[in-house]
Amino acid sequence: MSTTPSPGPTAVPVPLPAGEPDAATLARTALSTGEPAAATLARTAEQTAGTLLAPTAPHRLADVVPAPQHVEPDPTADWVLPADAVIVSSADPAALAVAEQLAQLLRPATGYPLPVTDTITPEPANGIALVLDDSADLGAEGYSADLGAEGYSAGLGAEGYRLDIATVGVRVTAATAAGLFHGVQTLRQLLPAAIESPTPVTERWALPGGTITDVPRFPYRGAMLDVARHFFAVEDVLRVVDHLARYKLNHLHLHLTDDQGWRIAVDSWPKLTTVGGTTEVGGGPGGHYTKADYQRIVSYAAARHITVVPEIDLPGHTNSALVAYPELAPDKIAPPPYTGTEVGFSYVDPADERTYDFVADVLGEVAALTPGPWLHIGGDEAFKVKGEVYTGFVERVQRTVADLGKTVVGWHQLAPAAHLDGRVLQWWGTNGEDPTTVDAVRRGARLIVSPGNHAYLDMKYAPDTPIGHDWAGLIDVRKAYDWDPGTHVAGVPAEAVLGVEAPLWTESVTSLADLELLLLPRLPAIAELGWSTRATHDWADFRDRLAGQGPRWTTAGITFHRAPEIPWPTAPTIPTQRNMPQTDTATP
Ligand code: TNX
Repeated sequence: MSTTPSPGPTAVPVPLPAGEPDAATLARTALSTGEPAAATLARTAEQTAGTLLAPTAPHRLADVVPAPQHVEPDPTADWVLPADAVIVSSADPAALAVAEQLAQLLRPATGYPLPVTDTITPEPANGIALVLDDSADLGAEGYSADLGAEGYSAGLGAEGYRLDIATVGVRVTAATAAGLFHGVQTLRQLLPAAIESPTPVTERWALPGGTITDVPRFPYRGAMLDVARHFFAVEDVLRVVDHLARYKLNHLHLHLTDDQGWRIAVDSWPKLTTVGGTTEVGGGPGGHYTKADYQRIVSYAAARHITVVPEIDLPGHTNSALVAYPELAPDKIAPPPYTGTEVGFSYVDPADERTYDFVADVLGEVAALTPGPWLHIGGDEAFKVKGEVYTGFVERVQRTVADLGKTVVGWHQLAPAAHLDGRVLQWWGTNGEDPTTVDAVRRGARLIVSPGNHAYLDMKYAPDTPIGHDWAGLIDVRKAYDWDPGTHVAGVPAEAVLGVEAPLWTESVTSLADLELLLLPRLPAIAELGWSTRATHDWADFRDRLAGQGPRWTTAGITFHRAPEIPWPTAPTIPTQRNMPQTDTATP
């Protein structure tokens, strides 16, 4: 970043006018506030000549997952990233942080220096501008779901962006840093797959010309990782965060506690981790996150505009807590540690006040570590806590969450409990029918939809998938894609749907490679349901766009399932410059 005093937001490139800017307009406005300098004109001429001679960009502007809302290709406006490109950002620190992230994404494969600056003096070489523009936030909420299935949002809202690619450079415009970040993910996907290489490759870094205007459909787009059945190291979680960020997901739900292990340090109840954290499914060593570990995950996610949603599963799924603190058990006797995969047998004693001290202490410490608004209290499969005892327990815990200033989330089993302002239910049923949930929505609850038979990433793809479950059915990529979160639960209107989440339970998952095998390529399918306007929903089109992600994952060293229904490219897809060696990193 330049150390020159900030020239203020007006000195960065001014926003492009609506409509289709031609190259001349961009040349005038993209890189300078004054008259176009001779160098700019010369460069424009050179670029135009280059465009006429060189092969066009390998990707279509619409080759993006999740599908962008509005795409206007301009085949005459392809742009090639030059070795001396500069990344210019609005002076806002959050925008500059996105600019630095973009540079870090592009430097390894290109080998280019890609300096980041918030000034445009001396006049920068042609490059990429990230423009934070408050006036771009014209929409009410900026979510396409607000406008109905066919809606088109004029404003970019809290997360939308506009991407202009022209012969003189690239510009991402957004009202927020989150919008810029999502625009950068799109930009990344439009470059040749070799951009994912961790080491420099020779490539023509061409981008397809035109304009994308894009806003998400739903505000909540998430994935859940169960770190309780098997424990995963911080580094593994950060890598999962990276996968979420690629596909514009904005929430990571961490299932932190279960019968098999307690994974988050709680100072006031230390044995939760020193005793309850030492087990996992299958008898492995388990593990837990210190507060510093957890905060590292939270801030890594926040830097990628992802909010962590911590879950403390109550009153069931608590065997690990009972092993550590038998006073919480209904019979006050410590059960043996549990390393199997059954559910529904354990619970904290709802009749003992000590249990509510425990709940308040744990939730208080977790809330204090968590900047996001949500606290997930589980509530599923507490088969031995029935009727009014169950609803009474849930209502008390809901109030505890509210008193901590957080918004309560729970599995849809919470539905019969009294409504509390803002509460969110996570629906994980398998048949799209649930009158109790519909009634809770009528009383004011909002819904995150995670249908077990479409969104559960721990289900096998096919009978021969080496890991995973099948209790909710097999979920191939088409099954993961072919449903509509806005209409899925009968009787729940789209307005009550906050968004979508793909849970990954880990009874059978023991390594990062296992995680990735189940996540990819289904995570992008769920991400598209959460982000893309329903009007773009089209299996054949999605299948082809998804296929283009394969070479990216291969190049980046990411494991994925080569789902047979996806036409993964088998031949080199990336034209390289004449006289340049063909890179093999770009081919799957
Ligand atoms: C059901 S979904 C569970 C989890 C299991 C999962 C396995 C839900 C709220 N509870 O305890 O891990 O099935 O697919």
